[in-house]
Parts: sequence; C-alpha cells; structure tokens
Amino acid sequence: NTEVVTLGEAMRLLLAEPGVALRRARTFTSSVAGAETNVAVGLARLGHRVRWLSRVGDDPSGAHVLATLRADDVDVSRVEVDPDAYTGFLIRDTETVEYHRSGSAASRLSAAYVREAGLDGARLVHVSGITAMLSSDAREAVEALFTLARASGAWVSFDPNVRLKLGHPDRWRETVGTLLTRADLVFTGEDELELLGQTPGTLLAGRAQTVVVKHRDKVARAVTADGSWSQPSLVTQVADPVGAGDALTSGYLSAWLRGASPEEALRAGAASAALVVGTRTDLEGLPDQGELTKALLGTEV
Ligand code: CKP
Ligand code: MG
Repeated sequence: NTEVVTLGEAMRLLLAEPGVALRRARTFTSSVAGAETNVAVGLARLGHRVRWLSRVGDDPSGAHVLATLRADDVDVSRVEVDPDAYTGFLIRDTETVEYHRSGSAASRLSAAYVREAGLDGARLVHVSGITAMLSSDAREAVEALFTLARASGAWVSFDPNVRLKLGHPDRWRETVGTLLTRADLVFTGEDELELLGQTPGTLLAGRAQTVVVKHRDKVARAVTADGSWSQPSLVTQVADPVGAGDALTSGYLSAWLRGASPEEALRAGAASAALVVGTRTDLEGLPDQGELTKALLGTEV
C-alpha cells in the first residue's frame, strides 16, 4: 500500500552551467524540478512507498519526468497524461528562475481528479502552496486532497513555498494562508511565515501539531506542544541551494513516519539538505538510508 501521497507540478529543469549569467549561458543540464516531486523522491529513496499525483503533457518532457520518477520507485500510476497541454519547464541558474508553466498540464489539475485517484490508504499527504497557486482548478485539487486526508485520518504536511513570480503577496495570503492553517505538519521559511501573517504559536493554537521553521540564520527549529528543538545548518559546501527546503522536509518526514523524536527528525532533515545543497540539481543529492546514516555519523562530535 501507499504510505505517502504528494500532489504538485513537476517540470523539466534546464540548469545553466555554473558561473555564467543565465542570459549568457550556452550549456544546460537537464533534470526534473518540482517541490512535491523532490519530497516524493526524497522519501522514496529513504524506503517509503510514495505516490505522486499530477498531470504531465503528452510530450518528451512529460515522458522524461515520468521515467525519472519511476527510476526512483515513485508510484506514477495515477498521473494523467494530458493530450492538450504541455509539460511545464524552468530555466535557471543558482539565483534566477524563468518559469514556463502557465497553462501547463499540471495547471489543469482538478478536484475531480484527486477524488478519483484517492489516497490508497496513505498515512500522510504532502503538498506545497505552489500547487494551489497554479490555477483555481489546481487550488480546488489541493482542497480536495485536504478533505480526503481529513476524512481518512491521514496527516496533512504543508509547505507554503512562496514564489512571488506566481502571484501577488495578497493572493498568497488569501489562498495559501488559509491552507496553512489547515495543515497538521508545517514546513516553512521564517520570511514565508511572516508574509502569511502567522507564527508557530498561532498555528499550534489551531490545527498544527508540528511547525518546522527554517530561520534566516540557517537554524531550523521544530515547535510542538511539547517544546521546541533547534538544529543548525550542516551545509559545508554550496553547489546550488535550490531544493534544500524539500530535502529537509523529506528527511524530517521520513524520521517522523518511523516514530523518531523531533530532534532526530531535524538532524535527518538538515543532513539531507546539506547533501542536496552540495550537488547542483534538486534530486541528485537526495540520500538513501545508507548515505543518510553515513552523513549523520560524519556530523557527530
Ligand atoms: O524550497 P525549495 O528550494 O526546496 O524548492 C525548490 C523547488 O518547485 C524547485 O524544484 C522548483 O522547481 C520549485 O521549488 C518551484 O516551482 O519553484
Ligand atoms: Mg521551500
């Protein structure tokens, strides 16, 4: 059976050669990007059964996305292939992102699709604010996922992942601010939490059981009703910072699913993030259990 379900857009990633401004870059590495597929691959590598729900276009980039995820044993059996829309892509260097995703297949996700796909007995669902900001249909798909999770007793994990290229701050507050207050586990940057007008305290007073905040000073803090725990960054070498948040989320959630303490989960998250930051694409650094254990031993004093 499925243990975790994620819902979101995956895109073909064209990553510019290092050290060259994006507008002058001539050589690009092809990979796959997308917050929810990053978390899906991170969890699958750590041994969890993960199903990813989405739509891709009937095009070579859609096939590339599916093949990449299948190679990591992510269940893509419910992904729809849209004959009338394209697979989104992004072109970026380490600082600048060009999105080419408007009207993409994933922007046509719907509540009906999510209800039909179902959760297959999953204990946990994970989604980010990006999915809800793709279109009003995609927002309804996220709401349907929350409703299904609530009805079946699955936990909802949510990362606002604010991307101002996808909408004005007011729209993020309206759409994603509301979803945030309906999640059981929250993974968020300090600046995102401020923009959305929440604090760990306000979220814990509502629905949330755990709030993990990535602070500006690179310390991650987990807050629950029982206390608060801090974990400094374990990054020693930066090749590309993108994907660090999703790596932290997958490391944390894997430990959490196995019943670990917030302290251990934060360490696993920080170690996964450091491995991803040390490599260029979002996916290549995500560790399997052996690599994670080795990285954790290496940080012990
Ligand atoms: O917050 P993170 O750096 O972990 O998020 C990275 C992902 O989905 C990346 O894969 C990118 O494609 C995106 O966020 C996005 O849509 O911006
Ligand atoms: Mg993030």
